[in-house]
Amino acid sequence: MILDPAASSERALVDVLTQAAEHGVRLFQYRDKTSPMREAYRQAAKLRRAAADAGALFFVNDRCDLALAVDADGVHLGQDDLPLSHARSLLGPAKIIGVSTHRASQVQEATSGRADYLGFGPIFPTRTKPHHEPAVGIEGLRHIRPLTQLPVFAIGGITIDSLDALIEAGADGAAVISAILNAPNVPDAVRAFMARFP
Ligand code: TZP
Ligand code: MG
Repeated sequence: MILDPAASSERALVDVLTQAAEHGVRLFQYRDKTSPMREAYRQAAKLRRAAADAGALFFVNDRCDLALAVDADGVHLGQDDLPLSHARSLLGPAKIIGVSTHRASQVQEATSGRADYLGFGPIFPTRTKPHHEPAVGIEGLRHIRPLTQLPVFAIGGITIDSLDALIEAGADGAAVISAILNAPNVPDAVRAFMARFP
């Protein structure tokens, strides 16, 4: 689950994290494209503690400095962030590094650069990320699946209704913002998602 203050209606991210972890989410990413660094640091530190208390992994999106500052479990890099090799030098061998990919060449590059996992998408168009890359569809996922042995997390417009098809096309997991953050009931939404990942 990706925690993004810009996508959250009224809910405090730390409360959503705690609820979602209680119902089975094992991996959280803090994604904050707008807050000043001091505020992002305070929020990330709070979420980091809550994730550790819940026994879940905690990653920071984009920023290696923030990931190090809060001793996150890892960082998630987009194609415009620090190159993977530089992030690895900064974070060391023990941290988990994921890379966002949108096409076959990026999947191959991140795999040969020894990322720990990949995001792939956007599978569907989504309003959560303005100006996103073109949607790749479920067929896009099927096409890149044989190119990597790394875990692949499908992202972008994912709802409970698309999950079976994504798993059938080879997704190891799903990265979700709005379908959980803005669900009428967070525990119900998380339980529905997690039921597909026994
Ligand atoms: N990267 C590709 S799509 C996306 C990101 C961060 C947004 C995913 O949000 P949602 O609400 O699950 O579509
Ligand atoms: Mg990024």
